Amino acid sequence: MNYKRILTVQDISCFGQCSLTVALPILSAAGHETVILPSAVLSTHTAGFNGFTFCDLTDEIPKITKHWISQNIKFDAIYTGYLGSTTQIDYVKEMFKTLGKNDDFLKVVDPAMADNGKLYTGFDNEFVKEMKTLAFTADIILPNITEACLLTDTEYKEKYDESYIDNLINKLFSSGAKLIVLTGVSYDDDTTGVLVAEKSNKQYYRHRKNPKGSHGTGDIYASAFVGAYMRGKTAIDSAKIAADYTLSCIENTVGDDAHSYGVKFEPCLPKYIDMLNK
Ligand code: PXL
Repeated sequence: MNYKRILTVQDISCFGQCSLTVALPILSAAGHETVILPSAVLSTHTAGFNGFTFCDLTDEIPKITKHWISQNIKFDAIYTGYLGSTTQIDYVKEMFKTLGKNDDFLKVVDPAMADNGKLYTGFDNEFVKEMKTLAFTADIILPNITEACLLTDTEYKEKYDESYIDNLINKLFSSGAKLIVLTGVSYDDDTTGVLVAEKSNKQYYRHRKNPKGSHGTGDIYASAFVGAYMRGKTAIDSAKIAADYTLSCIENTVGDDAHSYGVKFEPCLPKYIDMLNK
């Protein structure tokens, strides 16, 4: 089997089923050695909780990476999610230069900073500006539509058609994107999907849509995609597996109103592993 060493850089939201608390189990379930670098520690994620704590770990990052370099610890892939400051973005750019095992190591950026037309609490335009300088150096980016709009200075629209999405994709390409996995592309009320775009090739995978948005599913999706891609699946197959897995996590949570902060992704891990083994 393809046993890869993946570094994922994102926060630990102690409670809330997002970022590292989903990336680590999902990448491990995919069979990869998963190394974590926490960008911050929060008591909960920032969506829907009041008074959360936030311990910024920016200053730890260069110390940790310096030690890794001294020990010759390198990675087959680096996958970033929620980053806690603009300085952290600069540190990740440095990691992309110094921590790859080979020249062809994979750089994946989920520009986790916004959804539903709005930046997450704590982010501003300065962060967006800095994120552009990271996202366009990556081999793969996984923005949702809001994030793609922010990365390309495009007006966000809740309802759109294919030409709006084509324009977004073209703008991402002309800014330097190589492989784009655009999530949450929905042309009607009942379905949503993911668009996988490489320069010469665009494929759309459409699936059922759950009317209520769920928190943390972008992180689950990105982690499941990276896990599959690093197993040697193609981009479109990885996108489909990640979509089917994320949808099953959402459907596994529907009806439990007390569980609105995240989705019950753990019981669906066997299904994810089955899809990877096919
Ligand atoms: O799921 C993205 C995310 C990750 N980490 C933190 C967040 C969010 C979204 O709100 O608040 C801390």
